[in-house]
Amino acid sequence: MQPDITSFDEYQKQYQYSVENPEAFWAGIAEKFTWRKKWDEVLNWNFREPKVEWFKGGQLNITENVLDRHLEERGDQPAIIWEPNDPDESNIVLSYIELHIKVCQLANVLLRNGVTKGDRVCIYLPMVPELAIALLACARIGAIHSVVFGGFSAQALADRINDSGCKMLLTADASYRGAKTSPIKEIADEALTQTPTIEKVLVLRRTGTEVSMTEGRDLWWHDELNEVDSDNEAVTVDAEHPLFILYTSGSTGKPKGVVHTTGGYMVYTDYTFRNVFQYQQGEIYWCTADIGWITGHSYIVYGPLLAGATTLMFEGVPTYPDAGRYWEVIEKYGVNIFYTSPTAIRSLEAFGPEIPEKFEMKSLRVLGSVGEPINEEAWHWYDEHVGRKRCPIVDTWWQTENGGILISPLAGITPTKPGYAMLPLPGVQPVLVDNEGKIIEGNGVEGNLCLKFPWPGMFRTTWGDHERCRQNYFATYPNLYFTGDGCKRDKEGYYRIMGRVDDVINVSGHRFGTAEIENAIDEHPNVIESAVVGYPHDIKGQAIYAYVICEHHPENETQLIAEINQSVNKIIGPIARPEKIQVVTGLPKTRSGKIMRRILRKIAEGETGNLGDTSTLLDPEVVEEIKAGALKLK
Ligand code: 6R9
Repeated sequence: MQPDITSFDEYQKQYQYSVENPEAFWAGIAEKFTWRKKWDEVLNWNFREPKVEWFKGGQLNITENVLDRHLEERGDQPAIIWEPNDPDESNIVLSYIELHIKVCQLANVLLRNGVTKGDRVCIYLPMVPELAIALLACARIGAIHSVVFGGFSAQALADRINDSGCKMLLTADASYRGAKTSPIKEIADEALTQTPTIEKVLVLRRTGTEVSMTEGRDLWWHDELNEVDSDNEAVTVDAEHPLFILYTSGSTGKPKGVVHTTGGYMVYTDYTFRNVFQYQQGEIYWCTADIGWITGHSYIVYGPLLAGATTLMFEGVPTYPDAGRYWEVIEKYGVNIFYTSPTAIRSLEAFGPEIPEKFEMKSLRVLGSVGEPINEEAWHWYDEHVGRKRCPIVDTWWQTENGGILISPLAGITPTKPGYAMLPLPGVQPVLVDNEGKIIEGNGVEGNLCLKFPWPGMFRTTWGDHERCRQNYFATYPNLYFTGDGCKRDKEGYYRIMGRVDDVINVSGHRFGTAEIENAIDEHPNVIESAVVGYPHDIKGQAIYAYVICEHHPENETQLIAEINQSVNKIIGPIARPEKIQVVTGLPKTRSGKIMRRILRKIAEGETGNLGDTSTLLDPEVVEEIKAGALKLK
């Protein structure tokens, strides 16, 4: 399946058309899919409630579009190529025919265990083919999948299972990541002590690690597969039937379950995949994300498979067994399109250009970046040492809530500029607003990035709490979806994302709310209050700096810091651990009791000279003490 847009001129025409006739534009694209019943209405929306419905009245099954639809034309073509953590272990290649069989079998296992349409299924698995199969098996029977990233703790897993009341959990004995093995069944078991809604647990054998199996609840994946056949008729769902829930952090304490529905998400991920990457039939496409994040959902599983592409899935990490692993995999399979994160690029850059230069990587045609702003230096390094200046870089900006890419160049079509996501895709209407919510017109301007019109892939609500969805995203600026990002539109009208303007910290492309981390830190018995800010980090983009007030001065500060880290590990997971923790006796607060994070951010950045106006502070003295303490930490 080819891209729709093949020239810049065509992009401009399509863009114009999509803004003037959004319904006709998206209906034209949606027609190319297999629908069991066509929609009655293309779009029904308002951003007040908010309410967004696409292709209402339409009925379909997304896996029929991912799998069945391709069988005749490309049944023998590889759908998924899986590269294991250990390069000496054999890889797995699944053709569309084989993937179809595996999805049908697992769908039958789910049905056999009492999962039906609308039930929630939690998936806590490493990056193995069964993970992709699990998503699709849920979708096949209309169950709603909720994938939890394997790096989250037992507590975080339990919270997510309970928030959406999952009935079944799919997990594995343990997982391999680089030189480490992580006992994920053990973590799951700990979570399962507090998840009353889980009836069955399906356990995949990956490492052979011994695990405890609870009679009547835990089932081995391979045993269950022996009990089913591979015939499975996909169930029919409405276009607006929820496809999945994915938890993400916002400015408030608790992660939110972002809900995506079926029809619009299908149309949007397929369209954006084909056009942004300019995917050509037969090419090998590799996205290095984990399926535990939205990038993996949309651009390892759904987008590429809807488009009939060959998608590569990698179990390991970029530096195992050495820092040449990515380049080796690119050569091994002749990867044509490579999509990764700025953090991965920066971490590999640290090993020097000699490493990628040992590999020719002649197959590469397009490079992509996602998850965080890419600094110019990393952009140039990627361009020179990986793409050898032959490959356009698509810097794709979007969010979990968006479902798919919103602002990005189209590879080889849109001009590119380091650090710029460039232009909105057809159907996407970004606006910049000032702090009062007034739309800033013209070019050469900067503001808060909002979207003023819906696109098919956008989320519909947050699970179980629509009011929270309204409050978080649609209440800051009336009738606009607020992204939480700051953005510049340069003189030529190109967009550059400047990073978050809210209380969200983006560490290595992973989102954390300051309140979420503070809650975890405050669990320590000696901590009374804490404040967390992000500060620039050479590799991670941003890192976490925590200021903590103790009830009584710790005798051993090193031990206290280790315990606070433990607490964060336990409640969220090691990925959210602060890089720096400073014990303070007070925090800079306004007279109304609000923490002045602006000041804390400056101190964390090492910019103690110019703290701006501190006159509204309740206790200006405390700033001097924090400054002195921060210097000692360096
Ligand atoms: C897809 C994904 C979303 C936040 C987003 C923004 C940042 C993502 C970016 C980018 C600059 C890019 N972000 N892509 N910033 N340039 N190309 O990452 O979703 O995990 O929800 O994060 O990530 O700040 O608001 P998610």
